[in-house]
Amino acid sequence: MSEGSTIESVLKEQRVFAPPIELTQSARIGGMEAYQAMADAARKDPDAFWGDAARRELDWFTPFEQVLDWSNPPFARWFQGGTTNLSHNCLDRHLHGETANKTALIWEGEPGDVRRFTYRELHAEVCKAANALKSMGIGKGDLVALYMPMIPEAAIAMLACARIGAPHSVVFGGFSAEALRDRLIDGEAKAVITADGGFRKDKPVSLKPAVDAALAGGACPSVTSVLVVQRTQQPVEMAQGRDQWWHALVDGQSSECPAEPMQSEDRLFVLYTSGSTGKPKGVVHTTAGYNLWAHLTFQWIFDLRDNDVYWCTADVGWITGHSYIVYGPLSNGATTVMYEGAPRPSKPGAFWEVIQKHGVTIFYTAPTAIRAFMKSGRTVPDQFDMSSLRLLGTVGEPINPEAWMWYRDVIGGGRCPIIDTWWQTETGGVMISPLPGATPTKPGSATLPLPGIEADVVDAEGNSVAANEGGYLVVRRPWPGMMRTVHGNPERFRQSYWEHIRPDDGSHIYFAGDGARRDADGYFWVMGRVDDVINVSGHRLGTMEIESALVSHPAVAEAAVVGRPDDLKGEGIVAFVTLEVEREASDALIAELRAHVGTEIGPIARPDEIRCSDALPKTRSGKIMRRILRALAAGEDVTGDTSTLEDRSVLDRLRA
Ligand code: 6R9
Repeated sequence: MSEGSTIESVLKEQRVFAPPIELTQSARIGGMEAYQAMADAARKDPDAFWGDAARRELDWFTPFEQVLDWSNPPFARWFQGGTTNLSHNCLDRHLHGETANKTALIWEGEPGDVRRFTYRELHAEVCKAANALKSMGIGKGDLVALYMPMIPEAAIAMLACARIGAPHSVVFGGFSAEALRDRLIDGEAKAVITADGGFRKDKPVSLKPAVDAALAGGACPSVTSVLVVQRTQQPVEMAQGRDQWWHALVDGQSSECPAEPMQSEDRLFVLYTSGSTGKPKGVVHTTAGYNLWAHLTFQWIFDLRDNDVYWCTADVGWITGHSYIVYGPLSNGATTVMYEGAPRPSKPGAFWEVIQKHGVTIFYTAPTAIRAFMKSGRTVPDQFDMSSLRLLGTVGEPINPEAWMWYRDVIGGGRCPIIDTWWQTETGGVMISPLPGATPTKPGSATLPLPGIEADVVDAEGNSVAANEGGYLVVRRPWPGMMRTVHGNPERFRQSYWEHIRPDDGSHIYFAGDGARRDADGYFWVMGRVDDVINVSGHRLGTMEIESALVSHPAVAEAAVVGRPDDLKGEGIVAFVTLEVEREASDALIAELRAHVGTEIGPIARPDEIRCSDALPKTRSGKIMRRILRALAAGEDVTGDTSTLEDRSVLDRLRA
């Protein structure tokens, strides 16, 4: 599948699947009229729509006075005057009725160990962890970094932080010590919660040594304590006065800890994500708006029922794990499954086994996983009973119609609606997605914006483009789950998201970095990033970050990184590098450079291919012409204007 053929097959796509009639009749939002009515109500009086939702769906310690303050765009303030707590909304409010003894979390470890927590039990564990954090001197406003495997303590720690008003910053466990250090410094983290290690592909993989390396030499002076969960029993070094074991500190704490009343706009968490320039941005989400958005979207897009068993395969290190493993499901009183493992040679059917074993009814995964399964055929999934499934979701990158159909037929037995959800770290929750009981689906389209979301496809001036024309995917109005700022850099927030598209009327339009088109039915077809961000297996990586990692190696003079279409991963990484004089390209050096990027950022950022040359194609003003590199990387002809190239012979040498 090349990019060209995906776009072609998407353009030719004509199939439409109506929601199952039984679902339309029983759904929370049944039929397109119901969807339209909600969307119309939200458009007519957004304050009433969001205000009613916030009062109805969340518990408040103090009611809010104002729904939205948009007097200083793009800095939104939602539900001002109110106080609430996300941990309370996810736990305490479910303890009064039957939900108290309902299973909140089913966790399965890679070796097959299972732990279950009812809402009451999870509440107790979270309170203990919250008290432990307090005993470490962590209080309201102190940032706590989490660098953890996929174990229940990750969710417990997140909820414990939210409970005491300490914003968390979860750093994906696959990131390197260097990447962790950058995030600890930028966020001025006061504590780190980690584990000895986690299991990956049937082997223990260590985490604590990376924390030690990140903190070495006083590199992060703000960090005063480290809490370590014992998971793999790997030997670890514990720094006296700094490091403590989770079991030693948490287990003995009281299982009562009142949830701290938080202002609606108090910082809830920071999550770093790659942008098109420079270092990753700390995306800031705040208490009430994020809570409402994770809650509402989860309820809407999965048409939640009381007896659902819901499973999202993401890692808690990404926004999908935040909103749709932990906060969205628990805020709704749902049963959420968390799995430490992944399909691997010893267990290619790992996912299907989890579905069968726990009776999963709603399954949410990424196109890259679906494409990998599709490649190895239906023999493995056909060995499992997956009749419990009723809805299938996808997120992270555009899904090609072939993979969509395979997911529907082979995994969903042809009966489960496919919920393709478009959103971003910045949006907090899903923005464009079918509603299972309402929206007819088309393979490859995320369909329509959720009620209250004014999404559009526009040109550079913010004018809507005609049906089927390509343009920028934007959102025209604020929504509760929107990011509030870039941590420590409000100007970067403005520049990154609000200044690319400047309508004449001076209104503020959020630009997401994606290109899209809308068909005659108003359906959105997301085409992927239009900036210098590559999406590798659903993980966002900035080309600049990988370039900086490469040039930090003594052999590299200059580097340019581009994406190229990849059958499985969506995009692969190709790096063009020029070497310092007296350095010779060799297989050994290329292997060393790949490893170097792994150390600087993490294994996911390692280039698939590194090409050494004596120069890069540049304009007269010295800008690298990435368009040319992208074509070369994809093995395509370099078309279009090359007259701005400073030195045309570079192109011939690169081709050769
Ligand atoms: C949730 C998440 C965001 C970027 C986004 C876009 C791509 C996500 C998609 C999709 C097409 C979908 N993306 N979902 N593209 N269809 N259903 O993935 O957040 O890691 O911040 O990535 O992912 O390019 O801009 P994040």
